[in-house]
Amino acid sequence: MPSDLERAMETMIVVFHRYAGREGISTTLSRRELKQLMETELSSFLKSQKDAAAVDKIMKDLDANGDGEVNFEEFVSLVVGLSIACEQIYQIKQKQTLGQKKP
Ligand SMILES: [Ca+2]
Repeated sequence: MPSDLERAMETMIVVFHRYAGREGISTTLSRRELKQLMETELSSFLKSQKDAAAVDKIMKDLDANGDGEVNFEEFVSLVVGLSIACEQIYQIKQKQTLGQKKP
């Protein structure tokens, strides 16, 4: 039985390849594949990606090696960045909850 964290890692790999295999190079996400992935898998996190300029900006930020595609390593940096932002919100919420519990 894989642990929660192992399952999370496997899910990242599976989701990446579900979109990366749609067109062109099967080991990377094209701009369109990245857009499809974000619209489907990150719809509640990234509402602003609906506008094309936002997708271009995210694509440019992620494309560390400048080949116009997003590989798994570059994709992981998006997931990590979003996870860090979410964890910060989680911490704020926790502090608020603890604050409310004080007499
Ligand atoms: Ca790249």
